[in-house]
Amino acid sequence: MGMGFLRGMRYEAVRAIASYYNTSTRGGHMTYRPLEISTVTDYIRDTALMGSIFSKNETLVAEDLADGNVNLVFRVSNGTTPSKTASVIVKQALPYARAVGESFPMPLKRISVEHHALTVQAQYCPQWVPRVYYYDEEMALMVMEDLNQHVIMRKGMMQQVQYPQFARHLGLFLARSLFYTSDLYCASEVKKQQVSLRINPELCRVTEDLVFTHPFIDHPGNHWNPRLTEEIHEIRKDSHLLAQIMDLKDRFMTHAEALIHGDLHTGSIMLNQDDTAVIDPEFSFYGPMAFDVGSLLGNLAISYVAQGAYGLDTKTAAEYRRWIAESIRTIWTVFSLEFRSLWSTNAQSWNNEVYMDQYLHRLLRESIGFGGIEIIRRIVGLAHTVDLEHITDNAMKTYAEITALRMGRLWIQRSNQLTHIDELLSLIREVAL
Ligand code: SR1
Ligand code: MG
Repeated sequence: MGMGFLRGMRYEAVRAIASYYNTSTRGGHMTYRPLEISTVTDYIRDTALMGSIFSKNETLVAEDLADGNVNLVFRVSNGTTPSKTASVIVKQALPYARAVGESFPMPLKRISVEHHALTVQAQYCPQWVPRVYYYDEEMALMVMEDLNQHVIMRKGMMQQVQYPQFARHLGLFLARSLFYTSDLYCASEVKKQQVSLRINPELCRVTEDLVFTHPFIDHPGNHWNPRLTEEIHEIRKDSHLLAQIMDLKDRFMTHAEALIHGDLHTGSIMLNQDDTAVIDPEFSFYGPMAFDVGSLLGNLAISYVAQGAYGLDTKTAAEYRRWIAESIRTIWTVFSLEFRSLWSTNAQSWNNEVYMDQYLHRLLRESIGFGGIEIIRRIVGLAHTVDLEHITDNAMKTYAEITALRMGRLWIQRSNQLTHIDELLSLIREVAL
């Protein structure tokens, strides 16, 4: 994704960093090793999965599926389609971000962060997270359910596929995963202990830099379509806007509200017409609930804008945009109804309707602010999104990106005034004609 220019740090340096985090050595011997397509089947063969998922002596085959920014991903199965009857996904962390290279070190222990988050989410929302079959901390890997009947949502949206269950599922997933890990539900001491155990400083720092800081200053990791330069300079000159962004960054860094996913974009959702799975919570930590809601809404808005530049006929584009807008409304409506219901049933010591209303309004405002920042960073910062990047017509791409930048800026600016999700939908329609 245009991040190769950061490649080049010596591998020894990366190993030293991994070793510093104390996740790649045991008794002085290196046990961690990155798997390859030629070694992953042997790895699986040595696990108890032979005899549970797979039969003891069957032949295994591997495919390389990695296409995200960060990790190695393989599918291991007992044959190729149509003879395949069993398969798993092997997800392994590298000591750096895969799509950037060794110049972008990332700790191996992010797999343990992800494993923990999936375990907690499975407690409250088992139907919307992938099952973990096997976890190897030393190898920094998990073997997981193969969601081969699902697609990555961002890709499905680029084909204008509508997912009728998605918005309701995500509204419920957000409400339950966030409510049950917040102070509204948890015992005070337990929550504080969890906050301290689940700190994720290295990946939080990635978000602080890539989302909240670098896009708004000169930084070598940024890159953008040169035709956007004027618009970006306008954003960077707007002190009031920057102050709002800093306020939200402070919120991200200091508000340990609930165990959040931490990177809930449309590439972190796999789904089909009936089922939805939220994957990849390696950025998870106790942070502001609205960061998850806002990341999701911001990425839906990016797709909304991009639909106008795919060369679709007017009716198809308008119909798909209507579906995206309706999904945004449903996510928020289901989220807030479910959150209120959980609050009323489970939060006796917070029993106050006025405070509940205030709390939900604050979450809406913060979500829209975080969503606006997410939109801008995906155009200006290090990590872009394929929904905009794959637009081939230069003029259309520029138009879509300028529209998205304006959308992001307006979301941030208006976030403090909005009181109802319908006002956000009007804003989206006003900006993206
Ligand atoms: C090097 S990590 C870049 C981005 O990919 C992840 O999915 C996060 O969104 C992060 O900001
Ligand atoms: Mg990810």
